Amino acid sequence: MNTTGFIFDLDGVIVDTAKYHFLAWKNLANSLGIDFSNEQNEQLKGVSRIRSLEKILSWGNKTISQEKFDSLLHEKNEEYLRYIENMDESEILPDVPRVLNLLLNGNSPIALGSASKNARAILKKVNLIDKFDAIVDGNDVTKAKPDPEVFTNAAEKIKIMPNQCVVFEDSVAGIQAAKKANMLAIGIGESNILYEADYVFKSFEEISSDFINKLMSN
Ligand code: B16
Ligand code: MG
Repeated sequence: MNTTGFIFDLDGVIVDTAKYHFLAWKNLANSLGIDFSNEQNEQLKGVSRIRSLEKILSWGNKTISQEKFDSLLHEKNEEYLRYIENMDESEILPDVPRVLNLLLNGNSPIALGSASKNARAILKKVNLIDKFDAIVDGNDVTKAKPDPEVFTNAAEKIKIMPNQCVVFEDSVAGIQAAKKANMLAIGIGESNILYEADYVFKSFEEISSDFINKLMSN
Protein backbone atom coordinates (compact mmCIF):
# COMPACT_ATOMS: atom_id res chain seq x y z
CA MET A 1 0.00 0.00 0.00
CA ASN A 2 1.16 3.52 -0.81
CA THR A 3 1.60 5.74 2.29
CA THR A 4 -0.27 8.77 0.92
CA GLY A 5 -4.04 8.68 1.33
CA PHE A 6 -6.45 10.47 -1.01
CA ILE A 7 -9.80 11.81 0.18
CA PHE A 8 -12.40 13.01 -2.30
CA ASP A 9 -15.33 15.28 -1.64
CA LEU A 10 -18.37 14.22 -3.71
CA ASP A 11 -20.63 17.08 -4.79
CA GLY A 12 -18.76 19.37 -7.18
CA VAL A 13 -15.65 17.17 -7.23
CA ILE A 14 -16.67 13.73 -8.48
CA VAL A 15 -20.09 14.64 -9.86
CA ASP A 16 -21.72 17.93 -10.72
CA THR A 17 -24.54 17.60 -8.22
CA ALA A 18 -23.68 21.07 -6.86
CA LYS A 19 -25.99 22.45 -9.57
CA TYR A 20 -28.90 20.35 -8.27
CA HIS A 21 -28.34 21.47 -4.66
CA PHE A 22 -28.30 25.06 -5.97
CA LEU A 23 -31.60 24.67 -7.84
CA ALA A 24 -33.35 23.04 -4.89
CA TRP A 25 -32.10 25.63 -2.35
CA LYS A 26 -32.95 28.51 -4.69
CA ASN A 27 -36.51 27.27 -5.19
CA LEU A 28 -36.92 26.81 -1.44
CA ALA A 29 -35.51 30.26 -0.60
CA ASN A 30 -37.60 31.99 -3.27
CA SER A 31 -40.76 30.22 -2.04
CA LEU A 32 -40.12 31.89 1.34
CA GLY A 33 -39.63 35.28 -0.34
CA ILE A 34 -35.85 35.15 0.20
CA ASP A 35 -33.43 36.04 -2.62
CA PHE A 36 -30.68 33.53 -3.29
CA SER A 37 -27.55 34.60 -5.14
CA ASN A 38 -24.58 32.67 -6.54
CA GLU A 39 -22.41 34.17 -3.80
CA GLN A 40 -24.75 32.84 -1.15
CA ASN A 41 -24.72 29.46 -2.87
CA GLU A 42 -20.92 29.34 -2.54
CA GLN A 43 -21.39 29.64 1.22
CA LEU A 44 -23.64 26.56 1.24
CA LYS A 45 -21.28 24.28 -0.68
CA GLY A 46 -19.98 21.50 1.55
CA VAL A 47 -22.32 22.67 4.34
CA SER A 48 -24.79 20.20 5.88
CA ARG A 49 -28.48 20.26 4.98
CA ILE A 50 -29.56 21.57 8.41
CA ARG A 51 -26.89 24.26 8.55
CA SER A 52 -27.73 25.33 4.99
CA LEU A 53 -31.37 25.97 5.86
CA GLU A 54 -30.36 27.84 9.03
CA LYS A 55 -28.17 30.13 6.91
CA ILE A 56 -30.90 30.78 4.32
CA LEU A 57 -33.39 31.67 7.07
CA SER A 58 -30.91 34.03 8.69
CA TRP A 59 -30.24 35.77 5.34
CA GLY A 60 -34.00 36.33 5.03
CA ASN A 61 -34.43 37.25 8.71
CA LYS A 62 -37.04 34.50 9.08
CA THR A 63 -37.97 32.55 12.16
CA ILE A 64 -40.06 29.40 11.70
CA SER A 65 -41.31 26.56 13.88
CA GLN A 66 -39.32 23.34 14.24
CA GLU A 67 -42.13 21.54 12.42
CA LYS A 68 -41.91 23.89 9.42
CA PHE A 69 -38.10 23.66 9.50
CA ASP A 70 -38.24 19.86 9.31
CA SER A 71 -40.81 19.89 6.52
CA LEU A 72 -38.70 22.34 4.46
CA LEU A 73 -35.65 20.10 4.89
CA HIS A 74 -37.72 17.16 3.69
CA GLU A 75 -39.07 19.08 0.67
CA LYS A 76 -35.58 20.26 -0.31
CA ASN A 77 -34.28 16.72 -0.22
CA GLU A 78 -37.29 15.37 -2.16
CA GLU A 79 -36.63 17.90 -4.94
CA TYR A 80 -32.91 17.06 -4.91
CA LEU A 81 -33.71 13.34 -5.11
CA ARG A 82 -35.88 13.98 -8.17
CA TYR A 83 -32.93 15.70 -9.88
CA ILE A 84 -30.52 12.86 -9.14
CA GLU A 85 -32.96 10.03 -9.78
CA ASN A 86 -31.72 9.31 -13.29
CA MET A 87 -28.04 10.05 -12.78
CA ASP A 88 -25.59 7.74 -14.46
CA GLU A 89 -21.90 7.53 -15.34
CA SER A 90 -22.24 10.37 -17.84
CA GLU A 91 -22.47 12.80 -14.88
CA ILE A 92 -19.01 11.96 -13.56
CA LEU A 93 -16.88 15.09 -13.94
CA PRO A 94 -14.16 15.03 -16.65
CA ASP A 95 -10.97 13.11 -15.86
CA VAL A 96 -12.14 11.90 -12.45
CA PRO A 97 -11.89 8.27 -13.68
CA ARG A 98 -8.35 8.89 -14.99
CA VAL A 99 -7.18 10.17 -11.60
CA LEU A 100 -8.99 7.42 -9.66
CA ASN A 101 -7.43 4.77 -11.88
CA LEU A 102 -3.95 6.26 -11.46
CA LEU A 103 -4.38 6.09 -7.68
CA LEU A 104 -5.75 2.55 -7.81
CA ASN A 105 -2.86 1.41 -10.01
CA GLY A 106 -0.47 3.05 -7.54
CA ASN A 107 -2.09 1.11 -4.67
CA SER A 108 -3.10 4.32 -2.91
CA PRO A 109 -5.83 4.21 -0.28
CA ILE A 110 -8.87 6.19 -1.45
CA ALA A 111 -11.68 7.54 0.74
CA LEU A 112 -14.78 9.64 0.27
CA GLY A 113 -15.31 12.58 2.65
CA SER A 114 -18.68 14.14 1.89
CA ALA A 115 -21.23 16.14 3.88
CA SER A 116 -24.04 14.57 1.89
CA LYS A 117 -26.41 11.99 3.34
CA ASN A 118 -27.08 10.92 -0.25
CA ALA A 119 -23.42 10.16 -1.04
CA ARG A 120 -23.59 6.36 -1.07
CA ALA A 121 -26.67 6.35 -3.33
CA ILE A 122 -24.98 8.72 -5.79
CA LEU A 123 -21.74 6.70 -5.90
CA LYS A 124 -23.81 3.62 -6.70
CA LYS A 125 -25.71 5.41 -9.46
CA VAL A 126 -22.52 6.52 -11.20
CA ASN A 127 -20.91 3.12 -10.60
CA LEU A 128 -17.89 4.36 -8.65
CA ILE A 129 -18.61 2.92 -5.22
CA ASP A 130 -16.18 0.03 -5.68
CA LYS A 131 -13.24 2.39 -6.22
CA PHE A 132 -13.32 3.56 -2.57
CA ASP A 133 -11.64 1.81 0.34
CA ALA A 134 -13.70 3.84 2.82
CA ILE A 135 -16.71 6.16 2.77
CA VAL A 136 -17.49 8.83 5.34
CA ASP A 137 -20.59 10.88 4.63
CA GLY A 138 -23.21 13.07 6.28
CA ASN A 139 -24.66 10.04 8.09
CA ASP A 140 -21.36 9.30 9.84
CA VAL A 141 -20.40 12.66 11.34
CA THR A 142 -21.85 14.93 13.99
CA LYS A 143 -19.90 18.07 13.07
CA ALA A 144 -20.21 19.52 9.57
CA LYS A 145 -17.42 21.07 7.48
CA PRO A 146 -15.52 23.37 8.18
CA ASP A 147 -15.06 21.06 11.17
CA PRO A 148 -12.40 18.50 10.15
CA GLU A 149 -14.33 15.47 11.53
CA VAL A 150 -15.34 14.06 8.13
CA PHE A 151 -11.74 14.04 6.89
CA THR A 152 -10.10 12.83 10.11
CA ASN A 153 -12.63 9.95 10.20
CA ALA A 154 -11.81 9.13 6.59
CA ALA A 155 -8.06 9.13 7.35
CA GLU A 156 -8.65 6.80 10.30
CA LYS A 157 -10.67 4.42 8.15
CA ILE A 158 -7.90 4.12 5.54
CA LYS A 159 -5.28 4.02 8.35
CA ILE A 160 -3.24 6.96 7.05
CA MET A 161 -1.89 9.81 9.22
CA PRO A 162 -3.70 13.12 8.52
CA ASN A 163 -0.50 14.86 7.42
CA GLN A 164 -0.10 12.13 4.81
CA CYS A 165 -3.54 12.76 3.29
CA VAL A 166 -4.50 14.77 0.22
CA VAL A 167 -8.04 16.20 -0.01
CA PHE A 168 -9.84 17.21 -3.22
CA GLU A 169 -12.56 19.80 -2.44
CA ASP A 170 -14.72 22.34 -4.29
CA SER A 171 -16.00 24.27 -1.26
CA VAL A 172 -14.55 26.93 1.01
CA ALA A 173 -15.86 25.05 4.08
CA GLY A 174 -14.22 21.84 2.84
CA ILE A 175 -10.84 23.47 2.19
CA GLN A 176 -10.95 24.94 5.70
CA ALA A 177 -11.83 21.50 7.11
CA ALA A 178 -8.91 19.87 5.27
CA LYS A 179 -6.45 22.50 6.51
CA LYS A 180 -7.72 22.14 10.10
CA ALA A 181 -7.15 18.39 9.74
CA ASN A 182 -3.53 19.13 8.76
CA MET A 183 -4.00 17.70 5.25
CA LEU A 184 -2.88 18.91 1.83
CA ALA A 185 -5.90 20.70 0.34
CA ILE A 186 -6.43 20.73 -3.41
CA GLY A 187 -9.21 23.03 -4.55
CA ILE A 188 -11.29 22.15 -7.59
CA GLY A 189 -12.79 25.40 -8.84
CA GLU A 190 -11.84 29.06 -8.87
CA SER A 191 -8.64 30.24 -7.16
CA ASN A 192 -10.19 33.56 -6.11
CA ILE A 193 -12.78 31.60 -4.10
CA LEU A 194 -10.65 28.66 -2.91
CA TYR A 195 -7.56 30.74 -2.06
CA GLU A 196 -7.00 28.92 1.26
CA ALA A 197 -6.13 25.71 -0.62
CA ASP A 198 -2.54 24.57 -1.21
CA TYR A 199 -3.25 24.15 -4.94
CA VAL A 200 -6.27 25.06 -7.06
CA PHE A 201 -7.24 23.55 -10.41
CA LYS A 202 -10.32 24.41 -12.45
CA SER A 203 -11.02 20.72 -12.93
CA PHE A 204 -9.25 17.35 -12.92
CA GLU A 205 -8.50 17.94 -16.61
CA GLU A 206 -5.88 20.45 -15.44
CA ILE A 207 -4.19 17.97 -13.09
CA SER A 208 -1.39 16.11 -14.84
CA SER A 209 -0.65 12.45 -14.22
CA ASP A 210 2.85 13.57 -13.29
CA PHE A 211 1.44 15.74 -10.48
CA ILE A 212 -0.60 12.81 -9.12
CA ASN A 213 2.42 10.51 -9.31
CA LYS A 214 4.46 13.03 -7.31
CA LEU A 215 1.75 13.22 -4.62
CA MET A 216 1.75 9.42 -4.41
CA SER A 217 5.51 9.22 -3.94
CA ASN A 218 5.67 11.86 -1.17
P1 B16 B 1 -27.45 16.27 1.47
P2 B16 B 1 -20.16 17.47 -0.42
C1 B16 B 1 -22.46 18.57 0.38
O1 B16 B 1 -21.76 17.54 -0.27
C2 B16 B 1 -22.93 19.62 -0.60
O2 B16 B 1 -21.83 20.35 -1.12
C3 B16 B 1 -23.87 20.58 0.07
O3 B16 B 1 -24.37 21.50 -0.88
C4 B16 B 1 -25.04 19.79 0.70
O4 B16 B 1 -25.93 20.65 1.39
C5 B16 B 1 -24.47 18.76 1.66
O5 B16 B 1 -23.59 17.90 0.96
C6 B16 B 1 -25.56 17.91 2.28
O6 B16 B 1 -26.12 17.12 1.28
O7 B16 B 1 -28.57 17.22 1.55
O8 B16 B 1 -27.46 15.40 0.22
O9 B16 B 1 -27.27 15.45 2.72
O10 B16 B 1 -19.77 18.61 -1.30
O11 B16 B 1 -19.59 17.54 0.99
O12 B16 B 1 -19.95 16.12 -1.08
MG1 MG C 1 -18.42 19.62 -2.58
